[in-house]
Amino acid sequence: MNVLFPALHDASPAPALRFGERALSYRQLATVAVPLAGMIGGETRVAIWATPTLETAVATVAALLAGVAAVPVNPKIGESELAHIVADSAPSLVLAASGDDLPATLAALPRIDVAAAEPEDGPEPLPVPYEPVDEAPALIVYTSGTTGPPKGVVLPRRAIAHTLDALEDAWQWTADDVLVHALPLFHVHGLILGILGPLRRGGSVHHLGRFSTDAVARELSAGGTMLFGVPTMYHRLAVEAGQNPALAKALSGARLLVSGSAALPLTDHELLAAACGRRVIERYGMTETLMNTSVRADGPDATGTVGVPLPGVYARLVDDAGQAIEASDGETVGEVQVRGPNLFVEYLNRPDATAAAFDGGWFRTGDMAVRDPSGNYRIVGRKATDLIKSGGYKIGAGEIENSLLAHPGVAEAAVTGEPDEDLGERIVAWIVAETGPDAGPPPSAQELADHVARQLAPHKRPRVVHFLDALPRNDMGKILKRELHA
Ligand code: MCA
Ligand code: AMP
Repeated sequence: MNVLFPALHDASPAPALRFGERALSYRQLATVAVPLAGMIGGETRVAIWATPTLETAVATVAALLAGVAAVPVNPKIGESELAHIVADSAPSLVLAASGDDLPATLAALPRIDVAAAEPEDGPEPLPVPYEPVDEAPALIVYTSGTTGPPKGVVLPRRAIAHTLDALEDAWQWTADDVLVHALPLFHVHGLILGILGPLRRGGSVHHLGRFSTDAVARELSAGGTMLFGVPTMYHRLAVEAGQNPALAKALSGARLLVSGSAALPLTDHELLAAACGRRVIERYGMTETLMNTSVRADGPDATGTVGVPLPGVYARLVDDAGQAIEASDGETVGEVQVRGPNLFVEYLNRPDATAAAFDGGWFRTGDMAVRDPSGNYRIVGRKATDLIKSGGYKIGAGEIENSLLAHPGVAEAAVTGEPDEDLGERIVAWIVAETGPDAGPPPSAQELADHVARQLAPHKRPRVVHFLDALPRNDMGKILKRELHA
């Protein structure tokens, strides 16, 4: 397995990456990534300013070739979240596209500008270096928990290679596929599946820069064979395809439409099927586990489920008493636990959290599911109500509450996730404003949303803010979030 990207070693003129008008063949990618790998070789960890650009893909490939762990950073990240990630992961330098303005915390690090332009008749690429061992940390991806700041998930090369090869099998993913997507490049879905996936297959990816239904229609009509997206994107495509024959035709021509990161509601499955006669395939994964299950491209219709465990992955359902559930009756609900070569190594600097995440060798996903007689898993909910999935992003209620409480106009704060047709769930904040003698006028909803966007990230901002005189609490003083929902 040692070679992650065989096509890079061949330095073929086949297309590898395209972002808008800018593209690199495998040969060109080797020509820019190998010298960059040489420059960063020996560092323990680098940060990547993960804009949705060619430079992010080149920087990630270079880090993988060099065997240097890379931390992709959301380019819209807020101040306190960035300070946490930089302090926790301690990168020795940052890779960014030349000309990109970096926030102060990253600008303080040594910087290497990533070059991502090379003519096809440029110099012969240098030989691709010897690649490091499979267990070496490859990427550190930050993910939210119920409380506290995000944790760094240490992903080894072994897990990346395994998950991408399991998807090759489940989706008959080949070098002939042209993947289309518009996912952000600082999470597993967009970066590992959406960029490293095509590169491992020797195929290509067309990244749209930003999501729009028009761009999806254009790229699928221009030779795209696969589309990856989160449910919010498929919801928008489903609604639009009903009135837009060009989009419906483009979708119907794709070989495979794949949704993940959150549940795709049946209504959207049905809207899409009605508009373009196509089924969307769902797969189920997590930052810590990469991909666990998928509906197979060559299998029977399993709409409404996330399919069967991928090759090499073991999955089980466990009841409240910690006993494995043997039933495959489509009714008995248990927590999904998984083990296999797709799993992460640890949470960076958090041995306590790492230990708590495992039940023996099994990783506790926190997702609740049933298994049907065909072995398909159907996710029905989540153990923790304090985890919100909005637009496919996992967001902890606790981190938003802490951010809101840091605003001088806020005395008390609670955050909940409410059902949302577009985002799956929307973040709702319940606020008691500061009223002391020194308190200024109460903050507006917009001000609080902007505050969270500035401190954490724009996708973590509350979409709705309710102001209350007091939060409902039990005798112990614990906030009764269920009453807030009511
Ligand atoms: C609005 N904006 C603001 C503010 N208000 N910015 C700062 N402060 C404010 N107060 C800006 C936003 O930055 C954004 O800017 C624009 O307004 C609209 O943003 P928003 O409303 O948040 O969302 P959207 O643009 O409608 O995005 C929907 C989306 C997005 C495209 C579906 O949510 C998305 O990309 N989701 C993907 C999530 C994902 O990849 N998850 C994978 C993790 P601008 O317009 O400039 O952007 S899960 C995973 O990896 C596991 C393994 C798995 O299973 O896949
Ligand atoms: P993240 O931690 O951002 O990687 O998100 C992982 C979580 O996303 C999982 O634990 C699930 O709750 C959810 N998820 C991912 N894919 C699916 C899917 N196809 N259906 C339902 N939930 C999903």
